[in-house]
Amino acid sequence: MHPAFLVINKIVCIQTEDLIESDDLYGVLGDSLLSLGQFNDNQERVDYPEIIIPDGVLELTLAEHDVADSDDVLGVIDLTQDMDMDREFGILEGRARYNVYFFVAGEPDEQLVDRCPEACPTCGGACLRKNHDGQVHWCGRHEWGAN
Ligand SMILES: [Ca+2]
Ligand SMILES: [Ca+2]
Ligand SMILES: [Zn+2]
Ligand SMILES: [Zn+2]
Repeated sequence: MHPAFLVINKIVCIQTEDLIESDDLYGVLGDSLLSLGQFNDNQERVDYPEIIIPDGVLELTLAEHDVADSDDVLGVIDLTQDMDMDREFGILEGRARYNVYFFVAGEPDEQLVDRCPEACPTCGGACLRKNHDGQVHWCGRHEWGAN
């Protein structure tokens, strides 16, 4: 069994990492970057597509983008833990207080899965959108074309 798909149901920001501005959250999934949106205190987001976990990727790093200094790593989620059940990951890093509600679907190691073969024309990243007949391709940061 290995982690195959990631469903982020909700991200709740209780308190931002940045003191003045809103946070720019993103995820790192192997070579892929996922834009997770901007957050202010007491804000939540639910509008995430279902995500294909690239082969061999076993963890998701959550980070916050800064322009003036280096980005802040807020936490690392082990995707191999508790697959196929609802999970909650709490962030307590510096000022940052978040709850991430998600689900990792596992699949047997021998199973071959249909993965979208498209690569992003902007960054070259793999298409990560699961089940997207008729919807645009999505690399985690950019959208293009229609399937
Ligand atoms: Ca920051
Ligand atoms: Ca920032
Ligand atoms: Zn891209
Ligand atoms: Zn695609």
